[in-house]
Amino acid sequence: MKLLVDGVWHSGFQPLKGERISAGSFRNFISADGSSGFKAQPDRYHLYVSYACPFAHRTILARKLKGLENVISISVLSPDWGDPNGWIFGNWKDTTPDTINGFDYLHQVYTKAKPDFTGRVTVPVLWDKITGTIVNNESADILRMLVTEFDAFGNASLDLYPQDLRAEIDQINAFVSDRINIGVYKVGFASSQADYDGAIDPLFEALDTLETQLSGKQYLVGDRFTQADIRLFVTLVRFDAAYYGALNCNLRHLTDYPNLWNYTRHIYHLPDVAETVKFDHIKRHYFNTYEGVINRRIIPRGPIVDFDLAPTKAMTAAAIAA
Ligand SMILES: N[C@@H](CCC(=O)N[C@@H](CS)C(=O)NCC(=O)O)C(=O)O
Repeated sequence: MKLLVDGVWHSGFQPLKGERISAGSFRNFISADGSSGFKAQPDRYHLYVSYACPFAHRTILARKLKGLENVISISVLSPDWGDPNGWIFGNWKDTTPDTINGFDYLHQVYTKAKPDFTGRVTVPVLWDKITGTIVNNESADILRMLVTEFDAFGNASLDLYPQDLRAEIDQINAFVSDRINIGVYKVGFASSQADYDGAIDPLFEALDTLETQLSGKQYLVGDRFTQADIRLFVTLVRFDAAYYGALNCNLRHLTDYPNLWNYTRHIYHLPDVAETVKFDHIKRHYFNTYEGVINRRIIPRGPIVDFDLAPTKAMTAAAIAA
C-alpha cells in the first residue's frame, strides 16, 4: 500500500490488515459565517479529485448540482493509481494539471499541507488557496460543506440536506457507507479467502434490503433527491462496470435488481449527472491499477449460473428431430 510516513513517500507497502478505506485525516470545516476559521468564499477553495473514485464523485456531483463550478476550482488526477507515486497528474482525457500548486503527485499536496504527514494519500482533497493548506480530505464532510455552506454563491434552491430529513439521511448514510460504499472494498480488497467469504454476503444482503426499500419509491429518503442518493448512486453506477468484475462482487449484477437499476438510471438521467460519470476512468482505475492490492487467488462466489434450468422446448425438439 502506498503511504506517507513522516512526510516520506513509500510506494511498496503491503495492504494494511483489516482497514480498506479509512476516514480522512484533515477534518476542518468551511462555514458560511466563517466561525469555523474557514469562511465560504468564491475563488478561495480547490478540489483535487479523480473521476474513478466514488468518494471523490460525491464531491464532483455536489459541486456540479449546487452550481459551484465557478466558485470552487478543480484538478482531476489520472486514473492510473498503479504508478509508484500513487495519485499522479497525467495527461489522460478529462484530466488536468495541478493548477494551484504545480505538483506532479498528490502526495506533494499532502506534504505541503503537513511536512511530516503520516497516512494514506487519498482523494478527494479540499484545498484552501488563502492559507495554503488542506481543509479536509474526508468526502462525507466535504459533501456536507458543499451542500450546506455555499448557498450564497450557488444554487440555494436545491436543498440536498433538508433539516426535516437530516436524522433519516444520517441513518441511511451510515448503513450505505459501511455496507455498500465500503462494502465493495471489503469484498474486493479481501486479503484472504475467509475475509472474502465473510464480506460478500453482507454486501448483497444490503443490496437486497435497499431493493425492497426502493420499491415504489424514487429516492431513498422522503420523496426528494438528497445527499443520501448521491452517496448510494456513486457506488451503484460503478457496480457492473467495475465492482462486479474487478472486485469480485459477482453474486448479482446491478441490472438484476429491478428497483436499484431503475433508481440508478433515474439519477443518471437527472440534469448534469451523466457528465460527471466517466466510465473510461472508472474501468482503467479498477482493472488496471490494483496489482498487488487485489488478491487474485481468491475464488469468487459468483457468477451464479443455473445449470438445473431445463433447456427450452424448441431446443430439445430440434435435437430430437436431428
Ligand atoms: N474516507 C475517505 C476515503 C477516500 C479513499 O479511500 N479514496 C481512495 C480512492 S477511491 C484513495 O484515494 N485511495 C488511495 C489509498 O488508499 O492509498 C473519503 O471518503 O474521502
